[in-house]
Amino acid sequence: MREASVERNTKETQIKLKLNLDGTGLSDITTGVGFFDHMLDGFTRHGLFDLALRVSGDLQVDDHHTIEDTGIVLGTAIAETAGDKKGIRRYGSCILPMDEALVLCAVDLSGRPYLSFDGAFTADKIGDMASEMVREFFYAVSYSAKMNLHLKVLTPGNNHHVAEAMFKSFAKALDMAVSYDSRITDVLSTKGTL
Ligand SMILES: [Mn+2]
Repeated sequence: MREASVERNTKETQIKLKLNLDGTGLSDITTGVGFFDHMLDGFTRHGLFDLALRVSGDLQVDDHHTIEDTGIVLGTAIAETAGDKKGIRRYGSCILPMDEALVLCAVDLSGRPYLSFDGAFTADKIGDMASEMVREFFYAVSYSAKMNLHLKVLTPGNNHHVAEAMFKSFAKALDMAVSYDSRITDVLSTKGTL
C-alpha cells in the first residue's frame, strides 16, 4: 500500500491528511467548505484513492488559505506516495464529460512543477467556494507534487459541472499516472530518475 500521512500547521490553517494511492475510493473529508468537500470526495472516489482529511482554516477571512494549503498538503502526499516512481506509468490523461461540460486533464509526474489552466467560470462563487480558488488549488497541488498538470475546458457549461469535471478528470489522470505497468521495470525516463 502506498500511503502517506501529512500534517501541516500554521497560524492560518491546521491540516491533517492521509492518502492511500491504492485505495478503493473511501473518503472522510471535512474542510469547512462544503463545495470543496464535494470536489475532494469526487476526486477520491473516481481516482479510487482513500483520503482522510481534516482542515481547520481561517474561514472568517475567506476560503483562500484553507483551499490553497490543502492543495499544498495533498501535493506533498502525492509526491510522498509516488516515491521513487519505479514501475509506474508517469503520464496520465482523461477527457471527462459531465453533462454539457467537457474537461481535459493531463499529468506528468516529471519532478517539475507546471500548471496550465485553461478555463473560466461565469460566477464568482460555486456554493460556498470562490471560483478562482479552483485554479489556486490545482496550482498548489502541481507545485508541491512537482508534476506537470494541464487542465483545459473543452466545452464550458454550468460552473458546478465544470469544476466537478476538473476534479474528476484530474483524479482519473493521476490514477493512470501512478498505476503500475509490468513492462516498466525501472523509472520511465531516459534520465533514469524523475
Ligand atoms: Mn456535484
